[in-house]
Amino acid sequence: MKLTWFKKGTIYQIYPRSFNDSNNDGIGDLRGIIEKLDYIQSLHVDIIWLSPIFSSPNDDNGYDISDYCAIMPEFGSMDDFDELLKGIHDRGMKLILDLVANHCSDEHKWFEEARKSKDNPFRDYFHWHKPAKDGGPPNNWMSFFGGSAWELDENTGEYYLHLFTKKQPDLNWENPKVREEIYDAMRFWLNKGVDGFRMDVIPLISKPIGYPNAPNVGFRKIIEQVYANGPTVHKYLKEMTEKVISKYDAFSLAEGVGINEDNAGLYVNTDRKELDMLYHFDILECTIVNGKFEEVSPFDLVQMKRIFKKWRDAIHNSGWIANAMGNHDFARMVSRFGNDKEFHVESAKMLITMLSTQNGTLNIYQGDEIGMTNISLETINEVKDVQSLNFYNENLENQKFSKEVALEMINKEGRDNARTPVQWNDEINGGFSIKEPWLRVNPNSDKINVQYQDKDENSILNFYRNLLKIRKQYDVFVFGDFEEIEFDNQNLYIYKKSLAKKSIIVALNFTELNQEISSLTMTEEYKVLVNNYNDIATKEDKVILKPYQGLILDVG
Ligand code: TEU
Ligand code: CA
Repeated sequence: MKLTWFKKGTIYQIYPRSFNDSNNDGIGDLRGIIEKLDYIQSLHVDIIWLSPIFSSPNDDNGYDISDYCAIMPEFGSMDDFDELLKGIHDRGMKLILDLVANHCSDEHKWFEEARKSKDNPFRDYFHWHKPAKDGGPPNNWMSFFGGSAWELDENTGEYYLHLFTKKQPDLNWENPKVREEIYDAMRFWLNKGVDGFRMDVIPLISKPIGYPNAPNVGFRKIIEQVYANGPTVHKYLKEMTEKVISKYDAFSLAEGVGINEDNAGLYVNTDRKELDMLYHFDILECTIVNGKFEEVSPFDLVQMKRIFKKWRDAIHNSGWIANAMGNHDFARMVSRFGNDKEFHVESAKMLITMLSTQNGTLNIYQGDEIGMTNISLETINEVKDVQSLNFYNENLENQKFSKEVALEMINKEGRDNARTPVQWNDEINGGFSIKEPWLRVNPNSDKINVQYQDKDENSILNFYRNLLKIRKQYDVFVFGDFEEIEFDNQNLYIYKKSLAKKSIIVALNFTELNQEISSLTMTEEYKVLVNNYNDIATKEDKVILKPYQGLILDVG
């Protein structure tokens, strides 16, 4: 039987470039992670997900791979990797790597060959198409990072498809050789002992036949309807699992881009033997209407409850999901969903209280355990993320927004927010590196850092540690049946979870004001498991939650 240890586990995502720089060249590296393994273990996390560590020209920071079986020299050597893996396993944790299999780098030898001529043996590793009648791209598809998804290759006079940057050509999964190449790369790492993969944009690997034009329905819908969930995706995922993953004690976590609650089961229902779990975008994008840097909607708590509910209903133990409120692609969780100023500590703690009691595997992102916040970059020269830069440059041409507004939007939504170096202490560059880092450290590292929080028993860091430890002891956090209380309440999120004879009540205040909970009377039998304040106020026995207060009560 397939092991399910990952269900109760907590995944800790590391973005290696920004984690810790061991040799002071301004870039995080594998030895930097090795130095911090005891720290990571102290969080009580179970699985480490490493963003890509493979050779790459870094057009998209490693999500453009030029050699799937080599370590990026900036990050270290294969010996470093082996030592890292051993260090993780010695501490009872698991490691999953980031498999970027929808596309590779244009500097990968496959693409360098493919673009040489139309009859090159590697030509069919990619999607090529002759120009439209007017010489333009073959269809109206847009790249995730702006502009056409097709790039003309002057040498052979044909366009190639790139759903991301033009340095990330999409691989042609219809070609069995491509699939075998990817499977071989997976085996290479699994044979070394890695415990699985996070699968980058995996729903995109199969393209609709004939490359039809996309309808005019907004980018998110286009992803769902056109780019993702193509005709052969499930055939290939089954094949991948059968031929590779199932031969090891390993699991797969899909980046569920373009997946919705109706088709999610096709990817992760256990009996289908495809993928083990996915994280969807509905929470991560709940304030993003069609796409980044377009219309934004205000945060709406009831909508968020609805999203969690619809996913619970859709997946109810037939399959599995992971829950995340942040990663390397989104602005910081506390800045988006909490209050990173007056209630920084309270709201960071409340949010993790909520996330850790949702059904599913908990997925946290480096730095969130100390409540790292968004950064405000002062000039466009400080911006490093290719998605933000493409948006800025496109905007220079079409002048939709002024330069100032464009930079403001980048500071609000851009991916660099999540990628600033981890703040280890109050020293230069937050202790990340002595040399100027590749991306500026957040100036609040003099206040928000691991060193201070480690010593402070009331810190966000120690709250995470305690919560994650308790979560391991209470199956009801993860598997309990969920009962909503005051579902339509816009200020409070309250729910009861029950499993066998154990029940908990979770009560969370999403506002900056005191909130009375009319439906919750404190009794002496209730045991307080988690509280981000020192006490619980009551009025005539009714609980009054303080700003961003979050509680977990063991109610028997
Ligand atoms: O992300 C896929 C993806 O959908 C993102 O482009 C996301 O929509 C965007 O960042 C949110 O604004 C994955 C990786 O996580 C991302 O870092 C890569 O850039 C991308 O794939 C291409 O590999
Ligand atoms: Ca380094």
